Amino acid sequence: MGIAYGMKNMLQTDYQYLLIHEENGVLTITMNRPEVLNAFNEEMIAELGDALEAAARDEAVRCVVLTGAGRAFGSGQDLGAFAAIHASGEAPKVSEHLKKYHRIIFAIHNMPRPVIAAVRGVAAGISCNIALACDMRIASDDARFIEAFARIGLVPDGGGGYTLPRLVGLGRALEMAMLADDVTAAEAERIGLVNRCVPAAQFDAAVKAFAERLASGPTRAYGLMKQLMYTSLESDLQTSLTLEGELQDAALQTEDHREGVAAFLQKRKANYTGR
Ligand code: LHQ
Repeated sequence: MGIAYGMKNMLQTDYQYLLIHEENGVLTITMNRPEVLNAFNEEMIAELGDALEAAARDEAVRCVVLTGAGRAFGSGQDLGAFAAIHASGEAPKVSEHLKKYHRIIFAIHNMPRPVIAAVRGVAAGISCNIALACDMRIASDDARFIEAFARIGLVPDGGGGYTLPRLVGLGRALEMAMLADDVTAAEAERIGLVNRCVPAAQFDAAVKAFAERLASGPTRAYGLMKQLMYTSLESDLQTSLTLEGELQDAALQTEDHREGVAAFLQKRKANYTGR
């Protein structure tokens, strides 16, 4: 596949380990190493960082979906590839290696529009935690979430120590980290780890409908909402209320705000353009 060019920015689609599909404002990034359940090798880590940063620059993209090819979302670090790097004697400290993943997490966090993880099958290790770093998660009912780190004597990385207690509370977070048991999709929905769980047969349609609904919303307000909520996790009430005012000043300047009010007054559905 060659390089396709988006309306405003170049949209690269010729990745080695990612599939890229854009439709109706939804950019779907599919991690594509199904033979190892989409385990991360060096190239896929770098490509995912590149693709997310490119999506953030492309205003035609109004929602990003991150998913996996084949029967899994992802199985975490490719343990074979990691062992091979170590065996070569040139391995960086793991903390240096993790910085390559941190780029992915920051790209999701800073993306000024929604990022959805669409999880089918297993999401283990750092793949699980990258799903948790996304703004929202849809799971197929065959999904399972595994904080696999304890199984190999490691601590959760990929931001799991940050996202897990915030999503499910400290007690459940520690249980998931320490026992490293499979958490089924139904259980994940019950404890708030995923936004919704849908039957496998309806998964693709449900993801598409959810993502397209977000992609036709007031995109700039969505970006401001991310900023407001992520900042409030770290700040006191006064700081959050001050930021709320600043962000509402910005939201009020958008075309979508004007369109939303006009649509209400004219008793019609709003046609948001993302501007
Ligand atoms: C894999 C992998 C995999 C390579 C399945 N690598 N091939 C950060 C920094 C530094 C160091 C280490 O790690 C990290 C972050 C992390 O992510 S740590 C956690 C790493 N991930 C794991 O420990 C999970 C390892 N995988 C598994 O436990 C199982 O494969 C799960 C539970 C994910 C799925 O089990 P099954 O559905 O039974 O599938 P399978 O085990 O048969 O896997 C299918 C194939 O995929 C198989 O290859 P084969 O040639 O036999 O068909 C696996 O070897 C391969 N694969 N995960 N991470």
